[in-house]
Amino acid sequence: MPDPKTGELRGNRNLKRLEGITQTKQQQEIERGLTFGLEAADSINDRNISLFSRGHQPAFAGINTFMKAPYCEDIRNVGDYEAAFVGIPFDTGTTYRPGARFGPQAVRQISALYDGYSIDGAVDIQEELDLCDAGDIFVIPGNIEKTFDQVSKAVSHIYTSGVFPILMGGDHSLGYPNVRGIAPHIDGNVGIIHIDRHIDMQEMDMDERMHTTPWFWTSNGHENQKEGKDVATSHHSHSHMHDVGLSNCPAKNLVQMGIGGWYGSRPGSAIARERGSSVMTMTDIEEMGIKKAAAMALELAWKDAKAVYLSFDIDSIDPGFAPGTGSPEPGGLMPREALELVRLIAKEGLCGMEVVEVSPPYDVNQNTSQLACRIVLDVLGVLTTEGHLGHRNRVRT
Ligand SMILES: [Mn+2]
Repeated sequence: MPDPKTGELRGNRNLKRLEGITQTKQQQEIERGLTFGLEAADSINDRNISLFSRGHQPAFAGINTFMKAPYCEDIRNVGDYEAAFVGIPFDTGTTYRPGARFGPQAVRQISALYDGYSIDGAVDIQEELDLCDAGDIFVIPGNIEKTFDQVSKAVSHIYTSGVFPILMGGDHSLGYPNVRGIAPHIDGNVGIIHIDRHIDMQEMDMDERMHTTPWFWTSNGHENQKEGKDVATSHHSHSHMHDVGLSNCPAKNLVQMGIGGWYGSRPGSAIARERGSSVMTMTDIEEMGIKKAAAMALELAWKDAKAVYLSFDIDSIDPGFAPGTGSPEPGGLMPREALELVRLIAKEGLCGMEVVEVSPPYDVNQNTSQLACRIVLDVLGVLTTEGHLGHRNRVRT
């Protein structure tokens, strides 16, 4: 909105704010490019261009990490960074279309388009945030439980190194092991804001913990059991299953947004009803509007909680915009609504985030993977401008 006093547009105000940010990393990248990539041919007038592409440009060239951020190959050193993109290329938990195992690579590929500088967000992620690409977790295709153990251990390593985890799936079964990697390290309750067309809260699906089950397990804590609601009974017969869920992610702090459509919700609905998660349908959101819906979600998720985790299923966006997904359901969020929603949620801070269900084999023109990338960028931008992440004060002149 234009400033009520001066009439100056937000864009122009933001340009001024951005002017005060150093361009150190830009310069470092150019120097590194010239050292590693050698000097360009004589006819090239711009001597910042190297012979071999070693930085952001050209966006279509080079070896892609997320945002062409440094690849943290030695994961023992991940603590040198403030945020890490972590690929989890696992789709054994899908029950309809597979393909989400290719999600992390597709998001990395389209992310090369972005340089991290946003006028609308008044933020320069390249300068203000030390981001790395931690590569992918070694998943075990075909074995959900062993993959869960790998994922929780890996996410735990990232989180306990003091690094903000950006977890890129993979299918939504990962919601559980992702949170299991973070919540045990938080001294207090963890709220979960779950944006999805599907409720994903049943105990088992086809006898396994599939992508329809993550929130059953996060909220299957002692609280429910103490109240005599030990609904997790069937797992006792699974010799390979050794845990009963988390104790500090109560359903009262679980907010499920964008729920709707015509399949997959029957078994999960019973659990949501019993445990009392907050279920905001797409119609609820439409009637309230994004701002009010976000405010309500934040209030519920943060109530007596120490931290909030964001789980974003790309199928919450209408498949007209995000067709590349495992279980499409028409009538979801518009891209602009989804981006506004996550920006509002990020304002209060997050302990971690995941984007799941990007299935590139069903994508068109990289639309879906680009939206997944934007969800991450918009969240990172707000976390940075709000001071929850990054080092904004260090780079202001
Ligand atoms: Mn879904």
